[in-house]
Amino acid sequence: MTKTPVFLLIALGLIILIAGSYNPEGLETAEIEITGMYCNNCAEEIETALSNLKGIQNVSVSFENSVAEIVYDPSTETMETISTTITDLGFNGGNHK
Ligand SMILES: [Cu+2]
Repeated sequence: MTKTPVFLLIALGLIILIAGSYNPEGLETAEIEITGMYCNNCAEEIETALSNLKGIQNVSVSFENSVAEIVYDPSTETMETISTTITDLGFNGGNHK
């Protein structure tokens, strides 16, 4: 009887470990070309704005490559919202703020 709870704890621990490293399905990766960035601060500005969106899991904006790499949940966030967020900041060919 005393061994049963220990076994259950180990099994539960394993389940939590597996669940923790589980990458939920439905996440999508997108690369968005961004024009209008003049320095690394521009990239950081976009990165901060995008990471504040609910459905964004990961975002990395490269000033050098003029590209944003985004991992997002398409059921929570649409590409339209993502690109609007970028254009609202004045990028995608817009003016540098
Ligand atoms: Cu800048």
